[in-house]
Amino acid sequence: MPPLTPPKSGDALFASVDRVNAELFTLTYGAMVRQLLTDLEEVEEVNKQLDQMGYNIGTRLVDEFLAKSNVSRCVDFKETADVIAKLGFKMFLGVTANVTNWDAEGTSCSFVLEDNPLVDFVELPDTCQGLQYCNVLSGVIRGALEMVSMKTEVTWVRDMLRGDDAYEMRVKLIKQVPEEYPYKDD
Ligand code: MYR
Repeated sequence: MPPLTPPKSGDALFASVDRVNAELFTLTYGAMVRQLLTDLEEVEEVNKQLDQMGYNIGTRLVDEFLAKSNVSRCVDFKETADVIAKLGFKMFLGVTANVTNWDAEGTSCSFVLEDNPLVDFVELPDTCQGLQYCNVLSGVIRGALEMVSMKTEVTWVRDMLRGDDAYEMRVKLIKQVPEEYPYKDD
């Protein structure tokens, strides 16, 4: 019998396992949103809950991201935004985002997603028009950034589930807390 070689990332088997995992995640998320709609009844409450869940995930995800990506401290918010768009989204969602619409101060920008695996198989019924289905993602960004000392507000300004032409998440830096070191050099 030939030796059993474990599949490597990039092999066809790995690609199909990744696809099945992504689909399973998408379907599980959809089932969870549906359950929240049943339990909480108010769409606004569901929106808040999804954002909070994302925030909690983001506060933990950032460690995994930093460990796996080997990214070191970014010099400014612009660099951080690029790192999230190109590496963060790719690592956890399998797609990249475009960073656009910077304001003059360099403290607000948009992440535009043309492809969003979270919404595969999703169609919102008329009764759910106010639902911010992807709030988990904006919550993740807010939570992750808070762990690297950046307090932000993250909102959705375009959503294909509501008929827009892309997914656009606006990220506004509210406050950057300087790192404090536990001891002083003399
Ligand atoms: C720094 O310390 O300056 C680097 C900051 C990098 C923050 C990266 C946060 C990763 C967030 C993952 C986003 C996942 C989206 C689905």
